[in-house]
Amino acid sequence: MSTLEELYDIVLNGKRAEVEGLVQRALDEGIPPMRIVEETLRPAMGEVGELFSRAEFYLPDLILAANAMKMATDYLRPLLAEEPGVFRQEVVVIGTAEGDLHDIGKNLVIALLEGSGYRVVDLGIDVKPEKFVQAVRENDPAVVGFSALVSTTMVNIPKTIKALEGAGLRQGRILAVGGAPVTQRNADEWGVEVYAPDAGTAVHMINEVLASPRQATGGG
Ligand code: B1M
Repeated sequence: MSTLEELYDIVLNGKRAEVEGLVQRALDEGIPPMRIVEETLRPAMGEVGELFSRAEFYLPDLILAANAMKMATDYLRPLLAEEPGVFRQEVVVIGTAEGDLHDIGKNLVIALLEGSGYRVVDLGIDVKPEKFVQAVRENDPAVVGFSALVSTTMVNIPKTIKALEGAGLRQGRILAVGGAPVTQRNADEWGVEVYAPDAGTAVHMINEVLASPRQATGGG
């Protein structure tokens, strides 16, 4: 069994004690941190989700696997953020939609944004529209990012966008969304400039949109 296959099994089965050793072994073998995330850790969590949906895993299994996953990504985060990105003026305000407690994917997006030189204001999980409005008012970000993992609460993203519009804080900013249930179609419906299926693409697209001549964005 390869190191990545072992790591997959360990995360799937929530065996925290072995996580850091295996992640370090994968790094020692020269496997890039982002490959460890996208080719091993994320698919392992995908299988956890499927097992949970089929009632072959229960909530405690989900929590154990999530803790193992978090341990692995926390270990990798400094490496992901380490790329000496060009220093940027731009601020990104980001949070998980109201009602949603998932943050592992969002934290990976943040690590890569920081690695690219952005200053990130992380609003955390279960972020109410008013909290986004306040943070945008205080930090004047170029980009506002939303993460959503639960289909029933992702409706709080357009609700938040409306709140930003209502406060006159939407125009001139790039909005970005992602998370397992979110699609390009959602992004189009919500009038969001950047939809990305993974953290690497998110940062790449944000870089590109900011580098292109400013387009008129949004409503109010
Ligand atoms: Co939950 N959960 N969970 N869970 N959980 C899902 C999302 C689910 C799909 C599992 C399933 O049933 N198949 C399902 C949602 C079903 C649905 O809505 N259709 C679900 C459920 C039902 C629940 C609970 C309701 C369970 C319960 O209590 N009965 C509950 C909900 C709580 C709530 O939010 N209100 C719950 C709780 C939990 C835990 C707390 C145990 C834990 C989260 C721990 C944490 O985040 N701190 C958890 C976990 C771990 C999962 C799964 C298994 C894995 C999520 C994950 O971390 N993936 C998940 C199944 C799945 O996703 N397939 C599931 C790895 C991570 C790296 O990927 O988050 O997709 P991801 O992020 C990616 C991209 O999406 C993208 O980049 C990241 C890196 O490449 N991305 C962005 C993310 N945000 C972005 C933002 C961007 C751009 C890209 O721009 C700004």
